[in-house]
Amino acid sequence: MTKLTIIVAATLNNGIGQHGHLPWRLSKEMQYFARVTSNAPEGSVNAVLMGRNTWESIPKKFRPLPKRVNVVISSNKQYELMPANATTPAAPVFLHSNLDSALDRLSHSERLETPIHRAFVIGGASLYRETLTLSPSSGSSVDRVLLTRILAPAFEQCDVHMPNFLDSKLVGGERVAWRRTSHAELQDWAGFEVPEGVQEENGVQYEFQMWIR
Ligand code: FOL
Repeated sequence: MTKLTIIVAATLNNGIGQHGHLPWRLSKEMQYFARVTSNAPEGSVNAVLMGRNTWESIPKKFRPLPKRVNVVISSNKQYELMPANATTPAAPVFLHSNLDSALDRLSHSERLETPIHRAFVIGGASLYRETLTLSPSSGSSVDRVLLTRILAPAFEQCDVHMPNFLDSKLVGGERVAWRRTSHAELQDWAGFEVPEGVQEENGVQYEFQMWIR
């Protein structure tokens, strides 16, 4: 059973992107993303699962995301993750042509040099949608969402939205309710101190939340 955690920064309207990139620049929020997705016990490593558009949205100097196993999904089997003449990447990166095959890779992480601790789905909208609707009987499901809720401004110019995960109708067959955890639970799970309450950076207000089902 592969448990997946979605990590996302989304507006109240579920906006997540604009013109192929994040609609905001929030360095402390990005540091939180990097820390929570990287934090794993000694001798293990986390995986980050992403669609091809998300891979391309990460600045070249930051990809593959260091200290994490990167798994990119593209239906184009010929897709070139890196230029042919690129130097050896600083972190492992795998290309899979569909979600099932990528999840298979994670559930057989003994094939990797280091065991996988946690698997994060880092976007974008289509991979969020596809993973949220996995039915637990398929062997994998999303049981946790680390949501950074962007409270203001509204960023109405977003052109990519994530599905409203709080809408339980989305789940394959069964009715599943999401509940927001306490801040203490979020910190326990993350394994480090996380700022509580409304944060402000560059005039943007946001809050770190954790939801489970
Ligand atoms: N979740 C949250 N909470 N915030 C995000 O910004 C976010 N972004 C994505 C997915 N989930 C998210 C996808 N987009 C990088 C860039 C874009 C991106 C994800 C990651 C990136 O460059 N990350 C570097 C940090 C670089 C820095 O410190 O500025 C990393 O090492 O993780």
